[in-house]
Amino acid sequence: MLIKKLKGYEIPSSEITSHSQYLNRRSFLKSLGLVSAGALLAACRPDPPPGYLDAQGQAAAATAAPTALPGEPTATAVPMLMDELGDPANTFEAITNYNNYYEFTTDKQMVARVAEGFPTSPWEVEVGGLVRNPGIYDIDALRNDFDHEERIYRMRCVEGWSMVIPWNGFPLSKLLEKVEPTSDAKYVRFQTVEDREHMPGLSSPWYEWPYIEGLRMDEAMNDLTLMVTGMYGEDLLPQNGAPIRLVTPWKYGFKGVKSIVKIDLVAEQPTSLWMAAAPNEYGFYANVNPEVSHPRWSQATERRIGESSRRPTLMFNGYEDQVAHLYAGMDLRQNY
Ligand SMILES: Nc1nc2c(c(=O)[nH]1)N[C@H]1C(S)=C(S)[C@@H](COP(=O)(O)O)O[C@H]1N2
Ligand SMILES: [Mo]
Repeated sequence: MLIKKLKGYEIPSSEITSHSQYLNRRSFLKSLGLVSAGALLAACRPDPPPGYLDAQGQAAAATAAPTALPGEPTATAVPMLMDELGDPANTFEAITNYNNYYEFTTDKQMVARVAEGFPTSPWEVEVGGLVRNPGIYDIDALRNDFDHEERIYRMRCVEGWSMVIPWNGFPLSKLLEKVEPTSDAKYVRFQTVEDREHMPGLSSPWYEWPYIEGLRMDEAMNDLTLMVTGMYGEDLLPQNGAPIRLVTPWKYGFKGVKSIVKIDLVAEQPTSLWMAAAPNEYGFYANVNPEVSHPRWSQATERRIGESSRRPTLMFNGYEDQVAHLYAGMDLRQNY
């Protein structure tokens, strides 16, 4: 039997659904008893990751477990959620309790608590700059007017740890197509909210707030580049960047700017918060590269959260086929 193995970020076109359809399907599966409430809410499960059943998982089960009779429960009927390399997704618990979000606190295990109750509604994202159709997008419009997909991506933090995360989002390219960048637009600049009332970390004098990040236009238009509003099929929690954040899985995690309020198309390369803080340590590109060390540590290996030993870090975090062409002819040591 020929089984086309989908890459983690690929979804069969028949499975592309709106966010609400996706959630409806989940409650439908739940009502059939195919998934326990506990399996859907991974927080209830210990490691290893839960037998989280999603649209993809169900399709995989249908093809991967031909020996099971209809309705017969088997161990393989509820496959683990995993990336295209076969590594399991981290638990909801891990993804929501080990975070970097310096506007709240630099203590990864405390972000969830400090960010609890952070108001993310109402929320608007202003999209402008060098575009023909500038606009202010309400978060509900972003959630409902763009078809959401599930993408199971690896996330590699520049500090040397990593996770596998099932995000829900839509390609940034879909939003950029709507605002119609002019030919002068060469980069996209993203800005995090600056909420002094709820973000105690903003009083830190070490950083130039607000948190800024940027992408070159072709990076922004790449299919891997996602605007994320959910995780494990639920709306994002504040610690993960609610209500909307960027995810670029071939770059170090810090490129994934959280709680975005402003997106501008610009002519010049933006200076990110990290470039401003330590230009010799953090460049604009920040592509995952095991051969280019951070000035203070090697990037050759990483610790997958939930594992005890280190594993090799992959070039472009394992997404070389999708993005290497973007950097053809560029010196990746100079453009770190
Ligand atoms: N606004 C903002 N965005 C941010 C950060 C931050 O401190 N502030 N930290 C970055 C870093 S270093 C990483 S590794 C990821 C972590 O995302 P996660 O907590 O959802 O896993 O968010 C990135 N986005
Ligand atoms: Mo990071």
